[in-house]
Amino acid sequence: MTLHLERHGEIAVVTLDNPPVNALSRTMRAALADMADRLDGDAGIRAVVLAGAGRLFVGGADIAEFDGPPQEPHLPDLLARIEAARAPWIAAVHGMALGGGTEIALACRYRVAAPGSRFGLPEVNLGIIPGSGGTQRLPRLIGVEAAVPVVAEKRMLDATEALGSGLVDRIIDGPLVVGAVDFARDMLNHPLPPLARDRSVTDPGPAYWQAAEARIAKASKGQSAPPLALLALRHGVQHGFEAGLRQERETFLRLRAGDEAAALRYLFFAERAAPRPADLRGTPPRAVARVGVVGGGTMGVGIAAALRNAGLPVILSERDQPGLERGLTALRAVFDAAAQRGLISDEAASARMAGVRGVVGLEALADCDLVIEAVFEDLAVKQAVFKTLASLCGTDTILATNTSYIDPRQIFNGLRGPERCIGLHFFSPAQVMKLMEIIPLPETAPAVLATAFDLAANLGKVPVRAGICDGFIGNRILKHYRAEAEALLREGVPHAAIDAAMRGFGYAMGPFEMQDMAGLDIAFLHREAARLRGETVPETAGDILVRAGRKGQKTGGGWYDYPTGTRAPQPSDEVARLLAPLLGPARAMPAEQIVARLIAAMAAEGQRIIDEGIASTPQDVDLVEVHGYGFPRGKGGPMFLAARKTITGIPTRIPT
Ligand code: T1G
Repeated sequence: MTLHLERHGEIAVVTLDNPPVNALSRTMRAALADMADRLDGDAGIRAVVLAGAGRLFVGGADIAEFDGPPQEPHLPDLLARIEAARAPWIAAVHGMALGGGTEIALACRYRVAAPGSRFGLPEVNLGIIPGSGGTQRLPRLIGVEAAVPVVAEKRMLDATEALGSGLVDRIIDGPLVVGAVDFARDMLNHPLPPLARDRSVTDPGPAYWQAAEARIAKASKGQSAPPLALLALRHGVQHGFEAGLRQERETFLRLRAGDEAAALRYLFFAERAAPRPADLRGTPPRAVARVGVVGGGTMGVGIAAALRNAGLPVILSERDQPGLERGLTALRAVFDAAAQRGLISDEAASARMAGVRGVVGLEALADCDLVIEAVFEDLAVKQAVFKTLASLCGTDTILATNTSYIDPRQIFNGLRGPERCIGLHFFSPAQVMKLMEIIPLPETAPAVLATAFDLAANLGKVPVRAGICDGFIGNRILKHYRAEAEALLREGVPHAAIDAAMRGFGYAMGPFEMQDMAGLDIAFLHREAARLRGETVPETAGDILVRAGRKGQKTGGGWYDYPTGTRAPQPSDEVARLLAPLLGPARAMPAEQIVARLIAAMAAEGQRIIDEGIASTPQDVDLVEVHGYGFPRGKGGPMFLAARKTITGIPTRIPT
């Protein structure tokens, strides 16, 4: 970590050099404060250019510091110091200026930027709001209506937009620092513009604030920071810069110390560690240019879409022409839907489809670098597919199964080149869900495992390595989550109360509503298969419902009734009648107790999974739950909550 100083005549160039993102750590802040004093005392200096070394200007405050108390020099004080400097400071931005990076640029007298650079205040992703003047200086530079989307809605501004809005004074084509020094020299011949803090700001009026509040409340989906960022910005518009700065700082410090921000910081670092397991760091992944997908059903189509979205050409194989046509039609529908939602252009949708070659049979996959199987979840069917593939493909073709619960050792049993076999468990819809469970066999080569992690990163997925057991990590925990929900049911707690409690906790839907959406028959068939194998599997409420034809939304009723055409769950008298003999008398249970019971069950199974070596860390278990099973991000995950003991009722020591 260093701060470089160069003199270009009467212009000083100060370069932040704190890899990997020039985070404004305590030492960087102290060095900048000292530099400001030093340059103020140097009469030969008439302007200061502030630049960043490496690939970007500044990635923000040092998030790692947030788990401890704020340390001096505090960033707001440093920014006020820069504003008050005798010689004006000019921010020279390249790559990205995020959070404190944008805020330090706002505190400068001028801002110049390289083409392609981007500005943002993404603090709300971390459960906080900008804490160093971003909510106050930005609207005074670019106006309230341009600033609110940046401050409270994660909107980024590219260099052109920043220039147009008044955030940037000049775009520098060519060497940035040279151009910034030239700009500084020009600037010295003109009167200085007022500092952002000294500029007036127009209140857009009550209708604007009302619409912004409604929009942001809806988009924030229960996360507390976005509405508070808007409030801080508005307070400063209506009560002045200093009052706004006080509200911003108070809100920032309160959120920073809270559980939600701690959870989001925890996930921020866990998500960045996930693609780079320590034991694979020295193992180069193989190049993957040609990918085959076997199976044009829901999973195969989703996987093919995910590959195309990442720019990889795909050969989609089905066993017959009708199946292939269905698959290609479904895949085209995925891209067309993305275009209709404005996520991609029509041209991009066509280009993605053009990168798919549909074939009948497996012969065309012979030269693939990787083949991902996504056929019917049946061992014999999968074994037959891989037996053929092993006869067609060389042993350097990686063979991957998308199985969600079958033991991959059985699927690949007896194949030549077991070292190139692996499980890649995608989650439906595979082009949307970020989680990828990576399940190596004992024989899987490290390079093949490294390739799987590299593929996940290229697909924008969150990879988690899972050991082999029934359900790997996520489905195994889901089984215990559901079992605990059923236990509560048997204790007389109505399933509607359990669902309501989990929705109140932050899930999009509770465990019973989720079963209705996914279908009760899947778990029922697993239980029946286990019973056929001679295992003792007690009768469950789900069995009773499925046997009565109540498989969920797809049959118009499961745990709830779904009147024709609606997907809104309605209480069902038939369910009450069917389950009365099984369930005890109804009893009330406080929602927080319901939540604690279910989270404790997940955390207990998560701890067993870690103890057995199926998952490597608590972070991995939480990434699975957040990115594969809808665990609310702002809560961090079951292991996070168990460690922090923020939910009453979770045993202090999770039983192993
Ligand atoms: N603080 C500490 N470490 C950071 C960091 C940060 N702000 N940003 C990135 N890292 C680490 C990251 O953990 C990883 O570490 C490495 O850098 C590369 O990250 C005062 C309060 C900048 C777009 O929210 O969005 O300013 O795993 O893999 O894909 O009001 O990092 O290598 O050990 O993501 O090239 C606001 C967060 C902070 C931006 C680069 N800023 N960072 O992406 O690399 S709060 C942010 C990012 C704040 C002010 C408030 C991205 C990136 P390791 P990476 P990348």
